Amino acid sequence: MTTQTGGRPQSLDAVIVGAGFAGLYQLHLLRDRLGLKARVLETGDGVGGTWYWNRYPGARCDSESHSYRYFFSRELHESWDYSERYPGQEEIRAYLNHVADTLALRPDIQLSTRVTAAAWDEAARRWTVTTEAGERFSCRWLITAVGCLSSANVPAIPGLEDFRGEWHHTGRWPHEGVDFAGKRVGQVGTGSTGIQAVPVIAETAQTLTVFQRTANYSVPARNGPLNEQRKQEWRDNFEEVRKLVRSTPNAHPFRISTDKAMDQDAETRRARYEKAWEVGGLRFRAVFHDLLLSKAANDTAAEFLKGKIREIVKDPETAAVLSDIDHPYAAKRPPIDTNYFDTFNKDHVDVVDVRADPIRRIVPEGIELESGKVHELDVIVFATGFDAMTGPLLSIDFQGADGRRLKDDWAAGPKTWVGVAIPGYPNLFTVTGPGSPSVLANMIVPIEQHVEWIADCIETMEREGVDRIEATPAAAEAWMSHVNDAANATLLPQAGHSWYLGANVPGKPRVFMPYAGGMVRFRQICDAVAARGYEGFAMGAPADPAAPPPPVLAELTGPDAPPLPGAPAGAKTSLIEAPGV
Ligand code: NA7
Repeated sequence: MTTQTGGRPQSLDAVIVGAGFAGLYQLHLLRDRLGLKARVLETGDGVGGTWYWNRYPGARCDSESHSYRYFFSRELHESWDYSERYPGQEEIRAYLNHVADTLALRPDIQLSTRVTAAAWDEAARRWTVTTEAGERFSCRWLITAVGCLSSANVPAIPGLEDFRGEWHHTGRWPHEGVDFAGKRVGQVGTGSTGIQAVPVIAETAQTLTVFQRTANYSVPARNGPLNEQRKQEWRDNFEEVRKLVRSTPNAHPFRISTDKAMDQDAETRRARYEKAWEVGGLRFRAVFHDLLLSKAANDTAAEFLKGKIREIVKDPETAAVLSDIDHPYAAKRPPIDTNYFDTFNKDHVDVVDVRADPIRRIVPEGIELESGKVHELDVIVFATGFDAMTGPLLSIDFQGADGRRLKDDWAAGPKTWVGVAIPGYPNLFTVTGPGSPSVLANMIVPIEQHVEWIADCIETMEREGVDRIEATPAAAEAWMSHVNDAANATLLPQAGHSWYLGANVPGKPRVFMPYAGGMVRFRQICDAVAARGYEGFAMGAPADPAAPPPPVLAELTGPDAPPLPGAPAGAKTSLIEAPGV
């Protein structure tokens, strides 16, 4: 491979940043369908994206394995079986390696290559992409497939550099693993990651102290090995499973009930919650239609789940700390677990309420709280999440038309048109960018939809000889206002400390970033944008700052919006039920 650190940059048709689910499929479409000269640039030394980096103990997907896979190819679908109800990190990474090999993608993936900057050259109508090593690439189309949760958030707690032990962030876990045997371990953070890690770390650590700032709900995942009959059923029903995940608002392979919690009597409600607790997983969220729409409805689920914590955790003081939850159920990303609460019944596992007694600093021996108490530790695990959605994009210095910079344009929050394009940044596409359903859905479905939409758009531009496409400012303004309205129609903004809002990163603007209007509506809008000749975009010339907002948005989201396509007829009930483990 030629390396150009000076002189002329290497010329390509398209550069794709990131070799996770999005980047691999984008490469396949641009190279194998459109015949473009495309290359993926990837920081890691292997493919996998999120699943390359997140190797912490217990790392596992919350989506069920028959839905967490590509749906664009029947052959790929039939060539791979996951072994458990939820795929584990190693297995997903193996799957993505299998995809890279099957589609012969590796020759066009450049590993160990961090993109640091990208600048638009208006005269040439090309992007110049620069890497950390000083390589430069020139391309007509630039696609970010950088993931929503790839910028690790290590909190700026003073004194970390003085800590005598070792520390790790879950999203940058050492490939050789971490040996906890005989060690006093402290874990900061109780989000989805922390809740997965605690039971596994506790298996070998001498002691485990969990520093909890915000207590969290969790529902048992009920993971286990899949039985052969279930695997066969999914192999045989590719089309049905695909239709199913594309028909639900969160792109999961189960429907949300049309019943409202408050229409049931207390006994019926409780029985429904009990059943969902037994079935396990994110399906709990689908028990009633109004759980994220009505606070009264949500309170019934919240009380049920808090009651479960108090039932499971034997020590009343520990149970009180773990169940003192301050936000509606599922207003933050709802974790699912394997033995999380039960782990606190072990004598060597404890929780410390750092809302009541915050972390003051890290000292050489461990973590010191405001009260002066020091927890002595050998290892600190930061399960402290990510600078979500905007973080990975802003880690690249994007310089758009007229020298504008993305970090300035997004100083008050991100602005995209349908999550995929940014005014002022022509020919740049963001797979699952801010304003797309992304993290509110089973990620694979929005990723495939974006990647296909982007490929179709580039194909159209190439066919029609259009060398420049740019979202209009009015389209992005209108979209972000709609994203905000969609969130405000739910209880989601009521979790004031959630990363959906950017609230977990000090100084980050508080803007609800993912689109809460549902994947089905989103697809309908994106399809209409394309069908109407890429409404909300300027083609062939810079976007007019005075262009009016695209009518498509008001038509598809206003009071006279057409109904959403219904669920596919005839989906087999057995495919929708919880899988056989
Ligand atoms: P999350 O969901 O952002 O959770 C991070 C946790 O770390 C959460 O409990 C935070 O408390 C806590 N945290 C963050 N900073 C601090 C400091 N400074 N002190 C104490 N506690 C802190 O990240 P995850 O990795 O668990 O999950 C991210 C997504 O990955 C997940 O939703 C899935 O989609 C996959 P807070 O709640 O902010 O008070």
